[in-house]
Amino acid sequence: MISEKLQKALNEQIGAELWSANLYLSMALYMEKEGYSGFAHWLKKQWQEELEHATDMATYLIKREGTPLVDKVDVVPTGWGSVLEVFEHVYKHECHVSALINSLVDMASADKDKPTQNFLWSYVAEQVEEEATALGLVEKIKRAGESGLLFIDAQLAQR
Ligand code: OFO
Repeated sequence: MISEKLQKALNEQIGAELWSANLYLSMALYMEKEGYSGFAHWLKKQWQEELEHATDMATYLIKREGTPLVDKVDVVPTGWGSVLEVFEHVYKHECHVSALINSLVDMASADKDKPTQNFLWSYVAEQVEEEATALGLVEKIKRAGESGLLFIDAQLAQR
């Protein structure tokens, strides 16, 4: 059975994943309104992934005889100035989530809870990918002019 302390921390992370989902949905809707349907599509995939992370964590807690919670989620930002601003925010947010996951691993390790450490390693690895992907997009967007942005937009529609 998982400790109360880890259970509480994982429940907080479920809340953080749901907040991330809302953030990406908000960004997707903003991009859609700005006429970038490919960027919007990419962000909607992120939204779905974050919902999966939250539900996978909840399922894990149930397997460890814990009780997952769906708590109140704070309001997310709604306006950005440019495509670059949106994706710089994505990158910054992913770095923040990586720090949250890393501290969960430390907590599971201090608890000598091997199954939870093992469960969290896939998130650690995924964060490395997510940070790299977001940073790659930021770099591409920085080099793109308006026609370059439309090209990236068309590419991201294929995700
Ligand atoms: Fe939940 O995956 Fe990155 O944030």
